[in-house]
Amino acid sequence: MGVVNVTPDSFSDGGLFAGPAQAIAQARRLIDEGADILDIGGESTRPGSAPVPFAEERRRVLPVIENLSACGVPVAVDTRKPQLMREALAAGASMINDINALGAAGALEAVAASDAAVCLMHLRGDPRTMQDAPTYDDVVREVRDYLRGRVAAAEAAGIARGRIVVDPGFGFGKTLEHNLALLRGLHAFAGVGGALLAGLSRKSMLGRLTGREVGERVYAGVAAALAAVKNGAHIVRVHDVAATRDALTVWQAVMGDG
Ligand code: HH2
Repeated sequence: MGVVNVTPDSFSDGGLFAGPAQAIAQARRLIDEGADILDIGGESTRPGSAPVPFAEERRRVLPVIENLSACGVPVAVDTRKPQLMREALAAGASMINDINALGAAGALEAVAASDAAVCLMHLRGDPRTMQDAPTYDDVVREVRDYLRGRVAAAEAAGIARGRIVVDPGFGFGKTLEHNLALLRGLHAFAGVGGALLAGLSRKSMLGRLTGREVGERVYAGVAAALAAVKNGAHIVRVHDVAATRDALTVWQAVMGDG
């Protein structure tokens, strides 16, 4: 899954693709580099970020999604807002990626009314405060229980399990130790949803481990993506598609699906 943030302030690529033309060009570049899915976002949810009003988020992402609707790969919209979910699906998106796991009023219904896929992610707290000393007794168990609950809610709303992807939410209300425990324990999430997604690309945990700034975390991100795939991830959400694709090609040639 290749990430395009149509935002001025994303931690990873903020401002680079803030206009529709740049975002569309970047999305097409990621397809050329081997992305199987695109993730288009119009709201940064980096630690400390403030919510973006609906009209502004809509203005950022809808023209990009419309343009990409016939691009040949599925397009996901990264949003927490039910109204934008509906409009993005009508504009051609075929997946909803929600860091809030369809927790907003009307979000379950918005997805249930479509045949789109959905990614349910775990987030402790909200982006503004989530990194204020998060604590868990057993992070793998607690995150898994939360995701099981959200999958049950989605199924009860009429969203079949085969449409549901789950994601432990690396960096969302987690310390470095929590993130490493989740990555080591990723196998525990097998079968919670229809598929498992991991998003580690360029994140601060990689900076903590390597001492590298955000623009210099490609190698670290590739290692993290391989670790995630080895431990059961079916989808890796990345900014550096070419590097990740090459690494996965070699990895899978050697390891097969195991
Ligand atoms: N991470 C980010 C945003 N959305 N969605 C899922 N499912 N999983 C993730 O790990 C995830 C996500 C944060 O990364 P990015 O989009 O690059 O940054 P920002 O939130 O600053 O736009």
